[in-house]
Amino acid sequence: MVPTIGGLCVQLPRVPPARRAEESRMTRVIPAPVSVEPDRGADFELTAEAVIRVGGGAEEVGEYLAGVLRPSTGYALPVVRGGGAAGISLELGDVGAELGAEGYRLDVGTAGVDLRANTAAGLFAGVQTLRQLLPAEVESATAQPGPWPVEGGRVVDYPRFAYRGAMLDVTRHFFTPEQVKRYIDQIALYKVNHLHLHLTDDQGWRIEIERWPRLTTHGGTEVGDGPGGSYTKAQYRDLVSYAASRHITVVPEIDLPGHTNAALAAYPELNPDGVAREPYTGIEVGFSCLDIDSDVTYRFVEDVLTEVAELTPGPYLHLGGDEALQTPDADFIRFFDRVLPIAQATGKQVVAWHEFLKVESATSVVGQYWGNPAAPDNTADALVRSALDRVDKIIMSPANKSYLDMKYDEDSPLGLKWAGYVEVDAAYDWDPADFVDGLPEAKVLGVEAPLWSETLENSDHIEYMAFPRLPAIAEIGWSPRSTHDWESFRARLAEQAPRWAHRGIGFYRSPKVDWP
Ligand code: TNX
Repeated sequence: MVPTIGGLCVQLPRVPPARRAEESRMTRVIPAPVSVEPDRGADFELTAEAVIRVGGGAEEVGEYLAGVLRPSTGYALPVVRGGGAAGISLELGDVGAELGAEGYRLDVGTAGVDLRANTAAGLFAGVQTLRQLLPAEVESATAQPGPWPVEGGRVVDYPRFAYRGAMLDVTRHFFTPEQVKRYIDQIALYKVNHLHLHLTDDQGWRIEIERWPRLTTHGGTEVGDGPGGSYTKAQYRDLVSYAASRHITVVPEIDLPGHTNAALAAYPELNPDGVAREPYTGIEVGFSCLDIDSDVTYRFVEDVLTEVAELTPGPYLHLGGDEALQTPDADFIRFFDRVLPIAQATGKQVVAWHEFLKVESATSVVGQYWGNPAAPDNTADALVRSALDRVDKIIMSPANKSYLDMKYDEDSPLGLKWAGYVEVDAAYDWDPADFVDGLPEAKVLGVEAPLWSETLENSDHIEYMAFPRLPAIAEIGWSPRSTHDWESFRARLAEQAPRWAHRGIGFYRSPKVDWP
């Protein structure tokens, strides 16, 4: 219809077929892709007749995608081999070595969506991008009216770092398998590919060990007077396979030799004086330690690490090593000189917090940096530098940036503040490759966002602390440095909010972001 003003006919400028690139959801994806070419002339619309076409090896991702899209669209979306109907096609191969093991190429044209990758992990990453190209209502668990346009163009994408992790502390407060799965689904949205489970600490032992059953029957308390709990081996295996179905590798942590009060309470023979400790339900750290001089300790460690390694298809076994404040350095080193060969005999690669790097016999290990450079007593940077020729790689979890349990500001009802307040702009404002002087990018395996649970009791608490900071850390781990831009990120974050709302994620409405 031609508009009229005061009875005169006005000719409006012709609307170009492709709207401005900035209007495309393709430029708003979190984490920011390597390359994006929006083409709004090529929007596709997902309709009731659409199918999900899968080539060999793509079936599982295809079923996952169907599971994402069916509840909100209400469409049947059958997953089919071959066939000509319009829809979304997932294919392995044909994308070039530069996309690596997790990259993908996503083409959206009027005839359909074509997603290709070298691996199923790459397809899975591409699916996370695809859901962000659809309207936010796609994240709803109930049928929505639609329509379901997928914005047109091409995305070519692959991660900057191999390791993008989230850590969940299931010890200070116990989280059920259902709660952990909920978090797995949330971190998968942002292409996080490792879930580090902090399974043992002073307050609770969370994983069944057949040769030491009292760990879970007597060591399953938690902070405060909550019931605590633990995972049977069957439950744990199920968690690991659920994570694997989201292309997430579980990294189990058995924290040694400190943070062990739950074990010391369950077994008197692990204590130097042979007397069981009282269960602990407070939030102090650094008071417990295994008996460094007793052979029983090493038998215990061997049994535990062997059983945990058997439950672990992934490559890593995390030995903790943090805050052993009761253990003199010489004892700490003597302990790990004995434990390291035991751990390495399981065939897993050892990961440990940065304190562990003082053990000079440790080679080919992965260190996890949790330093806070703002602290006057920060020794982490020097420790990392001193161990660089021995360690394989470093995972970066700076406390003043990536700790999701730090309060956002002085009004935060949850969280701790020993590393300062961490607003979402601070969580976003750092680079793993220049954070520790002398630690080159080639030595950085990736990033991890730990979520310690001293103050967190349920999924609402987890989500309030993780959103919006988890997507910030995920982008730092995935996206090229060249895309890093706070103004862009804060605008893109705002657009995630309706998606979180549809998923029932109650996030922190940071004043740094103009939420809708
Ligand atoms: C330090 S970070 C710890 C944890 C606490 C956390 C609280 C690290 C390796 N150890 O035991 O839960 O601070 O923020």
